[in-house]
Amino acid sequence: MHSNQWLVSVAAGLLLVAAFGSFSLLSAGQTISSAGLVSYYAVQRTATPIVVDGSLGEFAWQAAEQIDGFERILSDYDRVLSPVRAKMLWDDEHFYFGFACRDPDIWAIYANEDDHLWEEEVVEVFIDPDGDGENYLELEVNPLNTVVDLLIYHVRPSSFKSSIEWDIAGLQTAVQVQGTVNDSLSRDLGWAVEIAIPWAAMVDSVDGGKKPERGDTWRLNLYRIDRTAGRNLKSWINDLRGKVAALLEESGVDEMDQLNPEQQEKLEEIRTKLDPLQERHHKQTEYTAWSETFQHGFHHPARFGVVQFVE
Ligand SMILES: [Ca+2]
Ligand SMILES: [Ca+2]
Ligand SMILES: [Ca+2]
Repeated sequence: MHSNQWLVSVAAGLLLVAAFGSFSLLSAGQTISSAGLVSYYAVQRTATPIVVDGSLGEFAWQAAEQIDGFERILSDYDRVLSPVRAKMLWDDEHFYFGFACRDPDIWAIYANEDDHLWEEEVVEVFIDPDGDGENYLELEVNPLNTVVDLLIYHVRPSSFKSSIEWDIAGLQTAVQVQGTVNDSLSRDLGWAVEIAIPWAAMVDSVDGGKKPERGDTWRLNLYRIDRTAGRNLKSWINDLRGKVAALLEESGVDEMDQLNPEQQEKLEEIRTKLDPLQERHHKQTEYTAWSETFQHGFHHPARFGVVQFVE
């Protein structure tokens, strides 16, 4: 290589390092982090405000790069049967997320804020602005536009500390369904979710949390859960869990092993029905992630993707 050419290529490399900070962009859609290759996305700025109505029809959404490749996590790495596409945008006020989920059977039971939506069908956003793996926020939205939001303080082998009482102040979400929620006899096309998170909501997850500057990189991940065993199975599970809770309440004890022999027998009877249903519910599930976390599951911030805020 001619020395001038070499200088040009070194200069280009330095520019790349300068542009991407501590992350070097290896190929479209991936970058290297301390935890190996993770997903990468350049978040484009929208010049016109986004209307959070569940329709991703705005020009800015259409122009934004599309994420197609969610990978299966936690379960067998079979082909993804219910794919999801996602996009992100930003402006002075908000961080925007758009999801489009293909889904032949859309269902949901939980309809109250901060219900445990992860037991059903959801899309999820986990954001760790400073990328230290602690104090990150978790948001989930289901097809009924129910939300659960949490602040995760830390995840360690011996302790998982989070607050579900914590809420994203000023959060806007909307869902549009192509099909019918909770009608397993009619085949659905899918559901789309539009989310706007105000920058001020990040204040608890990073010291001096604020709007990013152009060129900043943040760590985050996107997930989707699709459960093909459907709503009826989850209703039976909820009923049986209700029976376990009632049994504990009647007996006035806190722990299962404090039950008397007769109560233990009743519990065993419920368990014999409940356990196989729960197993089926889990087995017939697609857990998918934008940045693959493998078998570690959702709370593996070292594997979160890298987003960079661009014009
Ligand atoms: Ca919209
Ligand atoms: Ca579904
Ligand atoms: Ca909450």
